[in-house]
Amino acid sequence: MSRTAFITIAGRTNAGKSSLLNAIVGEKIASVSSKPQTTRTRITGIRNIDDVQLVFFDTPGLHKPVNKLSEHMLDTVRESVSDIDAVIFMADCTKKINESELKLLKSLNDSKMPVILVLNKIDLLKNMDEIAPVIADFTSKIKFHAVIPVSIKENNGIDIVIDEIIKLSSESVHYFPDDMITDQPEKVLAGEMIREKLLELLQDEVPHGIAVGVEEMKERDDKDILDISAVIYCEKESHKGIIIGKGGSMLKKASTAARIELEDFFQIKVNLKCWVKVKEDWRNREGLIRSFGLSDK
Ligand SMILES: Nc1nc2c(ncn2[C@@H]2O[C@H](COP(=O)(O)OP(=O)(O)OP(=O)(O)O)[C@@H](O)[C@H]2O)c(=O)[nH]1
Ligand SMILES: [Mg+2]
Repeated sequence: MSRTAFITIAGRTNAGKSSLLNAIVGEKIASVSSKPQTTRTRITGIRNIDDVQLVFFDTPGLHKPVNKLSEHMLDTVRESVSDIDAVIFMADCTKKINESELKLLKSLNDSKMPVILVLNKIDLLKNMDEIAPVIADFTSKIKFHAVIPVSIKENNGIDIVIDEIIKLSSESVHYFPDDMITDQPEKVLAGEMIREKLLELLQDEVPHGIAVGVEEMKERDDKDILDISAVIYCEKESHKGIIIGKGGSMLKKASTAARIELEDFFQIKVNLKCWVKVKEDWRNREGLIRSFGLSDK
């Protein structure tokens, strides 16, 4: 009989949740950046090990809501921690527990669901002795099913996380085909790769106000080339200028980096064309949030 486990990865923004999902799945399906609030929706990642299918949900990071988009992102986290087998609560071991982490931990404790504390970024500790007080702090708040210090960057401890999750699987049919690694449509994956490059290259509020819509994605009939055209939406005319850059330099830098990653992912030569458009204050406009696929309400 086959086995399945559904696991949500939740925790503060920038802790390394999407990095963990990518490491487990073995492909880059979720955008990762050094900026907070990189992940905006729930992203499913699937890993099959022998007869066990592990289904992971990566979620937006916990933060103080600043606009309607933030509120949708935090709703996604709340909705993703019910009807599952376990939660991986991911924390950054170099940071003190904050209010939003504490709030989620308490609600998880009330739900009686197994919570695995994954303390990431141990590579940043000068001495491994520094981990003991961090563990003590977390375990004084709620009872965890397991506590696992890891470094996703150095591929340290990920196998222990997987072993722990396998133990929580139960007999069931597999819900996804065995060769499927994510439920994200190809257009969404491509758009996210473009947004990730802009997140890394731009500063302050500009990258956070960006949404990317892939309008066309088509392989040519006569050549092995994938044509992709994408629209980069931003919130202000001044942001548009920054995204394009002097003589188009910024847009060129971002689209070249995105193209290289797209070619690597889809294993085909890519011809990428990007346009920049302004949608004033879209992160506070429900209709636009929905049209960008960032809310289904
Ligand atoms: N030093 C170090 N950095 C890490 C490690 N894991 C992830 N990072 C970095 O931490 C940053 C945030 O990683 P993400 O995976 O985007 O974090 P996240 O929790 O998904 O963030 P949000 O989507 O914003 O909630 C990136 O710059 C990663 O490269 C680690 O083990 N060690
Ligand atoms: Mg993320």
